[in-house]
Amino acid sequence: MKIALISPYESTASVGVRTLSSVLRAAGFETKLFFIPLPFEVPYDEVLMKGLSDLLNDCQVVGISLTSNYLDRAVQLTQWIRQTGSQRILWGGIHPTLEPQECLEHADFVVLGEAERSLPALLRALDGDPSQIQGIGYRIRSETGEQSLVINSPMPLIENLDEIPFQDYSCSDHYLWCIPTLGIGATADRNTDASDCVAVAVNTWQPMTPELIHANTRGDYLTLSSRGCPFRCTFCCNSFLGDYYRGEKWFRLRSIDNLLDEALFVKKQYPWFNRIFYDDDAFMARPVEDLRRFAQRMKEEVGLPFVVTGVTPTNLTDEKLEILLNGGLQWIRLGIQTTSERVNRNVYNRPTSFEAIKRAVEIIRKYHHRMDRVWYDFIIDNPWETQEETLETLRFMLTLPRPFALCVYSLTYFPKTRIAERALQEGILNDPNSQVYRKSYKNYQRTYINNLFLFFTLSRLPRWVLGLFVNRWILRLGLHHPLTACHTVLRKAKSRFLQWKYRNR
Ligand code: B12
Ligand code: SF4
Repeated sequence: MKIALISPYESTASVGVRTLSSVLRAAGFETKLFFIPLPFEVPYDEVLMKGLSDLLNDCQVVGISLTSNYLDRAVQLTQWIRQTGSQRILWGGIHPTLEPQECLEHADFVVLGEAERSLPALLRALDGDPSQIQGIGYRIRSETGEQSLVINSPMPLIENLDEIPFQDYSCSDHYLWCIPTLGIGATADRNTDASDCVAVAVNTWQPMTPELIHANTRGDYLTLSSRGCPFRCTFCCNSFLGDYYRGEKWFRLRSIDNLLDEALFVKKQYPWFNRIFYDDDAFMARPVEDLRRFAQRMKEEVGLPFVVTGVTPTNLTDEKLEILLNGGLQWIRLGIQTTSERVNRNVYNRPTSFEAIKRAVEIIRKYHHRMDRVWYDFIIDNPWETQEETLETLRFMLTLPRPFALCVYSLTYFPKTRIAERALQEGILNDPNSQVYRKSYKNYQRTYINNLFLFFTLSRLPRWVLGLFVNRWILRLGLHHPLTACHTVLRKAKSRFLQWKYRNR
């Protein structure tokens, strides 16, 4: 049986889809992978869809992976496949896990949670009785023709993560929808330059090649060294998943040997990757001794640099950072979200004091010269945060060691998260389509304070000048608008000057 797996994400990294492909191939199934690295807001055109249905001809089953933002795209693909083919359609990923009923309005089956065990079992029983397969949902029709939905109990979690095969980067029977901005997406931390460009016909389906992967990922091999998270922040899906897998150990670590085997495998088999990107929920939550062994062996046996994203202020220590830097760590991403202790504790359920944030930044300051740059996560548009609390966060940003990069997220009420439940109860969330599914996290409210987050990130002005924009006295004088106007005028003048300079070169 041949199963198509479609990854609609901007990043072709797609750990879930690639892992499932390895699992299915090892279990004797054939797989065909499709990557469509378009932003979720962009509807698929006819050329893409027609090309896809031609390529799907030899597949009996189509599996679509989706996060909540990709619901519209998954619906579009499903409707098209139903019109043009006869394949069974399965949906999996975080969104079907959170909202299986909603997804079953479109898909024949959904897989909830980790699919390494449920998916092969489901494929084997596709024409039989699925009632005993844990971790799936489906529709049944009664004798009177009435439809009802069945959601089976969760599949127990994989205790030993080392059992999971490495991701399928073979490129064999993998296809990519080539877009003009192929290099955009992925970890997007470096600017595209000519060396990243690949000569390829755009708006066509092309067999995947190492060059195309490189153009999209910039040579970053994305992986996770753990599954789950010890925390339950209210805006994060872990606040639901911890409950879904109640009674089980949700936060699990791969062994250091397994991480090293993967790094060595990647280095040998896929030499086009030049960095490993650990995009865990909580990489730094590992014990120090583990990190020491990991770093030592990364340096001695692998020699590839790496990046760690899942860092919370509470689990960053001087010792851990130094150990990892000695092993080849290039940069980290620290989740601050807000400097307000009240918001962190009472609204986000993050056990992070302001002292812990300050301490984490002090540690970073000490090692800043040894990192390419440090990324910080912040959340804006929080209706439970006061303006003064947001301003405090901005003032704190001015103290961050430069250069830094920011990921500023507009608070989004992803389904089933605790914060979404609260927003629903309080009438703040009333249209999930516009407020969640079709909302980009970059789509923040254009307020003076929000604009400052962006301005502070991009601006090279001295700190004391930036400080004026958030100075209590100036703000009290109601000078927001003159300051904004002043900034706009300066920006326009700069762009005119650059245009003039370019013309006279
Ligand atoms: C890597 C990552 C990214 C990467 C790449 C994303 C990618 N798709 O490859 C980047 C940096 C681009 C990214 C961006 C964003 N991300 Co992100 N990201 C992750 C992260 C950390 C890891 C994903 C992963 O690879 N997991 C490991 C694999 C093995 O798990 P998995 O993907 O869930 O797949 C398993 C199952 O779901 C299932 N499955 C998956 N696909 C399929 C398909 C079929 C057919 C079947 C049967 C089963 C199946 O089987 C897999 C194996 O068990 C997750 C958190 C997490 N730990 O999962 C967040 C997560 C997916 N991201 C999230 C969010 C919100 C975002 C952003 C909006 C930014 C933000 N606020 O964080 C953006 C925009 C993304 C978008 N518009 O969809 C949320 C999604 C919430 C939601 N309801 O949709 C998550 C869950 C974080 C969270 N804990 O809340 N992200
Ligand atoms: S620490 Fe990060 S991954 Fe863990 S629950 Fe909080 S936001 Fe989610």
